[in-house]
Amino acid sequence: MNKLFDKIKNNVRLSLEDGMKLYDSNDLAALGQMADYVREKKNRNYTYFIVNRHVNYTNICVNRCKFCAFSCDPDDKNAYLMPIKDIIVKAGLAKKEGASEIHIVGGLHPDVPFDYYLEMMRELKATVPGMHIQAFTAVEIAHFAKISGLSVEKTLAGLAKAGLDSLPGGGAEIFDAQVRQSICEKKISGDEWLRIHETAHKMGMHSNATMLYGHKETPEQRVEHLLKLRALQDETNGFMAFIPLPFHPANTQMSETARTTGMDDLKTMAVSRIMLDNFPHIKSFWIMLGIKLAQVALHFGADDLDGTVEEEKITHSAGATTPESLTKDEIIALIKSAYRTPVERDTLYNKLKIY
Ligand code: V47
Ligand code: SF4
Repeated sequence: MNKLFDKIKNNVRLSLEDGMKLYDSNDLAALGQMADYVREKKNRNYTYFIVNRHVNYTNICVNRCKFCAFSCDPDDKNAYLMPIKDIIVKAGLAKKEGASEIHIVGGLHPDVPFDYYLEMMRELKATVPGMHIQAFTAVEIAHFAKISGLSVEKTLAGLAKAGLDSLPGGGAEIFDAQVRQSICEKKISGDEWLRIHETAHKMGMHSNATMLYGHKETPEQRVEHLLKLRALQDETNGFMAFIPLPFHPANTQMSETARTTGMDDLKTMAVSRIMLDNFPHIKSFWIMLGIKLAQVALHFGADDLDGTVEEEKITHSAGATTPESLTKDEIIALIKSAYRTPVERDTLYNKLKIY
């Protein structure tokens, strides 16, 4: 571990083997120290958060990934598709509450035309003009390209013209083809996911990246996932943040899977911070990690607690016991009691207010 820390201090990049050594180590305190060193160098004492609102516009999805408790078929009694006017109402409320971002993701609906999504963007921009729209994972973008018959580039360009500002990091899951096939066989491949983000970055659009862990993947496949993201970031520099997402098995087709442990969650946070040396930010998504562990993760490489969220369906369908929202004051208190300086940011990490 000392040798690896020397490498980090001397700005020598860690390899796949190095990443696996980090995962193999049970010296959690040493891992935390290394990740905290990287975090401190990049982000000083700042811990970021955003006032935002999540909107999951439909739970109907043709993919039906095995790990997803949120999605359903069109004839399911819980199936819904939000009319655009309801999304506008939610965005208006969010604005009143001081939100700077609306985060919109949903399932792959079999019948809704591309125009619905364009209209959603246009209406949002017209009614809440200052609000940053972070919407549609690469998986949704690929679906829109398919239903519209447009290239990925033209699909993104159409959405950007209508008002889309940036892409969230969902849908990455695990890039390894075999694991991907076994947990989400209908989903676009890892390479396609990367290509869509590459296209967005080259058009000047920023995005985030995620990794779903704690299902069937090995530590090696996790590190490989991180290295693929690192390689793309070298090329485009378009990623803002990485968010490790611990798998929540309840109500999924993989409900027999054991939940991730606190040790694994903190290790994964630290290894992510250390390996992704070209990512400016690592998010500790409190909705999925739980509030207390998300706070501790601020000492394992994370510099961002994400946001107020307001309404979250994906993790809560899969048994999350966290609340669906935190107030700004609660987030500030969490950050301060972790001995960090809370910074309210916008989506692009411009500092709006330092507390
Ligand atoms: O793509 C689905 C994951 C993602 C489960 O970009 C699950 O800032 C755990 O990507 N257990 C959507 N995870 C959420 C997401 C996200 C969240 C917060 C911030 C950002 C960002 C992105 O949730 C999906 C999938 O990978 N997911 N089901 C589950 N049972
Ligand atoms: Fe659909 Fe996304 Fe759920 Fe997969 S994870 S079933 S693509 S909503």
